[in-house]
Amino acid sequence: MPDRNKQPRFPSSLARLRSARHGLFVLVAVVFATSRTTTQHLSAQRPAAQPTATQQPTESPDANASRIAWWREAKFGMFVHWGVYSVVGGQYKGQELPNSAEWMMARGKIPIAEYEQYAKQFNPTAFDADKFVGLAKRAGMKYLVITAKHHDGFAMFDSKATAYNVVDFSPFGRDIMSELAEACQKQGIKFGFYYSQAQDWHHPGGFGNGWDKTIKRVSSDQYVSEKAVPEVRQLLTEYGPIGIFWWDTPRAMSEAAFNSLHSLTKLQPDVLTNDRLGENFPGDYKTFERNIPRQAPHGKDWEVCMPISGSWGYKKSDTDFKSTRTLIRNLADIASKGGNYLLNVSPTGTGTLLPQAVERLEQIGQWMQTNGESIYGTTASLIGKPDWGRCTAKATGDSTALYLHVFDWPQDGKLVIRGLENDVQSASLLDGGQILSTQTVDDGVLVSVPADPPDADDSVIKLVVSGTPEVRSLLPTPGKDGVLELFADQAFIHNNEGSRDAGLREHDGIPHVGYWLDDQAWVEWEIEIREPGVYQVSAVMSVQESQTEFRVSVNDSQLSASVPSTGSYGRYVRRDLGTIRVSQAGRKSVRVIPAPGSWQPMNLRQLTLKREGKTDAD
Ligand code: FHN
Repeated sequence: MPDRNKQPRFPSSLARLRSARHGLFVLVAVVFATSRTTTQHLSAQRPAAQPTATQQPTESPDANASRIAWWREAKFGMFVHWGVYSVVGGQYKGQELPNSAEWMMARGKIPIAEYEQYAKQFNPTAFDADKFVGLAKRAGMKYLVITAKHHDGFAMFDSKATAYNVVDFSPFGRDIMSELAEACQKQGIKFGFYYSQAQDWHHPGGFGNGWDKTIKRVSSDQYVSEKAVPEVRQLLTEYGPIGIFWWDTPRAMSEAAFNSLHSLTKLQPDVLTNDRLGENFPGDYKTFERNIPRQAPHGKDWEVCMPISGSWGYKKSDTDFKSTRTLIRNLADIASKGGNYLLNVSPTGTGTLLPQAVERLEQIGQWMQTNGESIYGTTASLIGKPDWGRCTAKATGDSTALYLHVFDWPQDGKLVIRGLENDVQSASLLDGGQILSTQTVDDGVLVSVPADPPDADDSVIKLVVSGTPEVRSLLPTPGKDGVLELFADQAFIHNNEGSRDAGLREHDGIPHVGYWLDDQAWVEWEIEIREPGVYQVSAVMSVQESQTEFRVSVNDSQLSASVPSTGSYGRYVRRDLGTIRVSQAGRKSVRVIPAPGSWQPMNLRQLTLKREGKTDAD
């Protein structure tokens, strides 16, 4: 019998809790306490003691909605990683250090006294806050979040808590945060601070610096009370209205430290925070880093932060700039799932961006000028991930504008929105306004499009439909690329009635089939296969015990999978499971069935089928 206490379990009501800033931890505690009285075995599954927010009145959903309204409208922001490391662009003693440049002090195990010498050279004389913010604005970005202090501990503002700051310690002698705050206000861009609240490699109580043995360590509480708290207070009181306070790397903080930082956000009642102040801290929205989630978290606001190239901070050797096409499509992809895109740029030691970054931002701006309507203020649409691209939506009175972001322009002039059942009021190209004809077809709605796309990266069609979009649920089927992703919340879970427990749970707002203790429980999706062939099967899953065994079948064909532990139930990994031949087209049943005797509980987020022989270019 598997040990029930080892499987994390989250009451489904938790998923519905919005990220009310004040008092959410109180709510969480109540939810868990309630579930504990009815199901005693859950006691060990409560999250380990976490810093809790000070007990303040719970913010009403309306208040939260009005605070976050501008951010939901904005969709697109600039993230800036800038600091002492930019002076040498991630090179130490002429040598390339691995990873992102802002980590150079740690990667090179650079002693504090030596790293301070780079701070002494920090003199970005070409920096012009108005020009910098102007570029963000031209790119269509509505807010800007910059590293006020990163892990290296150097304050990019005139810190009153330490002389280790840009005004007192560097030849530059100007308060960069104050210049940017002013420029943002002037140009109507919301301004936000990134602040590394726990990790600080310069202060002897900060988390992270284990290499400089000359430091006489003090407690992390001392670091928080004499540096982080006064700096955060200063940032929230001396720089005008702050839209976002962006915490990072919550490590090794006491509850008192957490509370003292958390309570400071009251200084600006309208400020939004991300979810990285403490572990399990929800903030106003969730941050994903570098990668776009395949599926949006349920009932939560969220963003993806991502560097425009490889490194967050300026790195000389980093030429890995994402193409404008990728960046525009990322923006559309994220918006189509309801998220925001926080795109990072990396000023150099002189205070300007590399031409590659400037060029991309200008090009995105041009696209936004024509197509911004399909991004700003939009929400996720029910039309998930059609073959041709993505879809964002905007409700307007008794109709809804669906913005069809067409990445793959149909060669035959026919674009089909599968499953769409609403009456169409109008269809037009955002670029140029050409009116397009539409017709209802068996599969959904067909839009007739001209031979050439107006935009090679993302051409947007505005389709106005009556009422709220209704999308008939068609059986999921592999896309043009041969890939079919099956998610936990689309699965039917069998044999979980009564005392049996397998069900839909969430980690990080992403659903999985979890608490799958019973080897008699199994899951199923109904799908349609149009192209027979051999399909590679993989799963995004987590297993805590040494290994688990199960079968995956598509009707009569099946494979046996044996998957080793991923480390913990919270650690999700994509595992290749093998291949399955599907010899005939048609409706199929895909099943995941435990192997009795060799089964260990696993959490299953996603099963993917990919037809062999298909390439991404197909
Ligand atoms: O360690 C940092 C990293 O340098 C960078 O600031 C990113 C941005 O999201 N955050 C941390 C890692 O999660």
